[in-house]
Amino acid sequence: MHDADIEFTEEMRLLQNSSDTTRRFNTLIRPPSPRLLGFDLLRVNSRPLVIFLFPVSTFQIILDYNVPRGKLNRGLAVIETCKALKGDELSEDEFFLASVLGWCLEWLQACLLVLDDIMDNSETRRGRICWYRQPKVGLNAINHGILLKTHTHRIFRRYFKGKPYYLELTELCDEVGYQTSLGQMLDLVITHDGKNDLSKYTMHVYRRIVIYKTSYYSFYLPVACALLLSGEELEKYNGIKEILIEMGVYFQVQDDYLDCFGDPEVAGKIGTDIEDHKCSWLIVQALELADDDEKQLLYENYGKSDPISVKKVKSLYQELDIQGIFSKYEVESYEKLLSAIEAQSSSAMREILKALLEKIYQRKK
Ligand code: DMA
Ligand code: MG
Ligand code: MG
Ligand code: MG
Repeated sequence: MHDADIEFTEEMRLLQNSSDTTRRFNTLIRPPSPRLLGFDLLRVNSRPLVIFLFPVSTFQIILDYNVPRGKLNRGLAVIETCKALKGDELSEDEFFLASVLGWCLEWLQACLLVLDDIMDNSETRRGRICWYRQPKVGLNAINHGILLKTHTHRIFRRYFKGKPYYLELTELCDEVGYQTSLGQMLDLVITHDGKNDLSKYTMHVYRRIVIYKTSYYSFYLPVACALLLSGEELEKYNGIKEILIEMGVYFQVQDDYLDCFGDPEVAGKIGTDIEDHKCSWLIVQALELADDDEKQLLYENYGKSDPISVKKVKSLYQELDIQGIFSKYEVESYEKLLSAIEAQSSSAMREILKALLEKIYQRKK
């Protein structure tokens, strides 16, 4: 079952998580191996040893730096959803396949974060300097991001080819990958527009960005993957998609809040949304509440990287009690989501949606 070319990375073992599923997810299977890449290069090119040793060791470093130390929300959601659908513990084989799929989503996440940090000019990620800021990496990180993503296709072929759900699973992942990239593009295009005219930052625009850049891949994708893996038809579960999308919006609102008011030590990243002139939930709220003078202050200081301008924006957020508005939003979103979940007919889906919601409610990282 556990192929010789699938290894654990040491960092995966070291992840400190207490839940049994997390422990098993971390240790039963580690990201399917870069050695695969080496063997394939060897086979395809029939070139000498040195050809495949180089990418192997480099790829291992890329993996070790970028895949671990996250919350594993997406990977674990695949396993938890499979479990809930089965209504019982998974067999060793089922757990293994769910882990392979779960790790693929973690690799996809690693790809998205590596590229996102370049686009956002970020400094830290998961408590470390961003990968592209490593002196020997720089914009090579773009290709590393692509490698992380394209390798998941290889893993899919290796473990799922021939399964009845193979085609639908690959199409689903391709489509969601596409939606996420569209969302990232929208994020940047709107940022560009907003620099000329802050009033473009409305709640309607905000929702469009975050549904595409965050909701589909963070919430819909893991559950939909698990449904396919469990032999279910996605059409039967149309009702849950909307809930997962809304959960994703709530998750991104939290992310935006933590960008400004979170503890970088806990979140593992230093916020850049004000400096980057992002269409963040906080600026949308502030624009709705600000009077003309306050709007003027935002026009003059939003999107500037000097600390005094950033401080002025943060102080205005505080004066407008954006923190209080966020706290209310959290409770209201939680209650709305919960009642939508309770209305679901499938008890497995109620269970998994509730577990996903509880995991993110009032999160600090
Ligand atoms: C995250 O948006 C979206 C993707 C697809 C990674 P973001 O830039 O706010 O995320 P973060 O705060 O983690 O950089
Ligand atoms: Mg970012
Ligand atoms: Mg971003
Ligand atoms: Mg953010």
